[in-house]
Amino acid sequence: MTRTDFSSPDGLFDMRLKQIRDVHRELTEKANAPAGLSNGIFQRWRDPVVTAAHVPLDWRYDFDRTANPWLMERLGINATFNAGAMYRNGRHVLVLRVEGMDRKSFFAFAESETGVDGFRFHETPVVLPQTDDPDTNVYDMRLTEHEDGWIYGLFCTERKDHDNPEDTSAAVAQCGIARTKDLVSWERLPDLVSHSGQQRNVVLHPEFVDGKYGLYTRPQDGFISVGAGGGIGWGLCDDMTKPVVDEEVIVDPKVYHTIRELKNGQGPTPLRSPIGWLHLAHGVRNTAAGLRYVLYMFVTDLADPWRIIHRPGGYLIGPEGDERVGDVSNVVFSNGWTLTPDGQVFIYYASSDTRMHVATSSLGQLMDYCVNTPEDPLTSAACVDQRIALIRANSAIDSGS
Ligand code: M1P
Repeated sequence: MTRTDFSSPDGLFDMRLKQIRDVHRELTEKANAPAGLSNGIFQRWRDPVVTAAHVPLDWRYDFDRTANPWLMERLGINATFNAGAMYRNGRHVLVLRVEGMDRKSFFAFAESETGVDGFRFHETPVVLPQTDDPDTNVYDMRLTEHEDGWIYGLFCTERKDHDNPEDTSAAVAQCGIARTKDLVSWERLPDLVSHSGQQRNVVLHPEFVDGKYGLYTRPQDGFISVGAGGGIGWGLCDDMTKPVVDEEVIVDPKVYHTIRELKNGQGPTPLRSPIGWLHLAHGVRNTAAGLRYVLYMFVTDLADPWRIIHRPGGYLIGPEGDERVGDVSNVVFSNGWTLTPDGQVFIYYASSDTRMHVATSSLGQLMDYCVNTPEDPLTSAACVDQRIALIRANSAIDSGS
């Protein structure tokens, strides 16, 4: 054998080809099922809906038997997570953050009829046009079908912090913006200009507010830390082709000893409901084992979508079981949900920056949850009072159990 002899044993290529195809088919055709008992608010589903292993084989393998006699994976995928979502033409559409083994993320669409299984990728990843200052990395797209007729994708664009050339981890996060009518060809718009040092988790409100575009923001001083201020902000912008937010007000601040003590961020585009705009967000606290990300909800006024009118206490979804472990453990994160015409809500969430899951609910259930779940009373003593009030109320009821 010479050093340049890359040949493989006879029959290996065909054997591997069959194995790889069989395993992929079995995975992508596997029917999902509800996992355990619902808590009455939502139903978790047993299997992740999209993982790295779901990514099409021809995105990863070179199927040329001469060039790749061992049938190696040439461009591996590390993770599929943090997907934006929309309901379109009777299908649940995800725009996934797909991360290659080289750590770079890109966007890819996958669609399903059921919303809980059978997600199929579009033929190729999204080709995102660049601005004059090319992105190093892009991730976490939120899709908003705006009443102006465009589908906007707002995402994080990350570049090296050139003010810190010695620090190879120093980066700057800003809000990148692109728009499309067909999910295929994208028009890149300038990055959002705001008076904050950095931005992540920026989301476009789907309706005009006082004739302007409304944006939920998340101003931050540093790349990881939000710094002294922090919280979910709100600002208005006249024109998405020259996107500037002059004034940002914090509408949902971080708060000591809550699930959003360290930082928080708007999740998907809010859903219009009879009681107000339903919001899903992530809250982050620090622990001895690192940051813990959970999902929580709040409701804002229909006319003044920055004004919070219902704030159920605690988290809606926290990492459970296998969800707790991955590239960034103890994280659940959502930037996409879908609402079907008959009022079903599919909450797409990623676990530990690794894979995508779904939890199903309905507009009615989520409205009830938001209106009737008590607020966080902020102290242990007040929490005990709250729980005793529930126990006493229950003791007066004959539940028939
Ligand atoms: O690793 C957890 C999440 O961290 C960031 O979110 P945030 O800016 O709110 O802390 C993002 O990088 C997100 O993609 C990631 O899931």
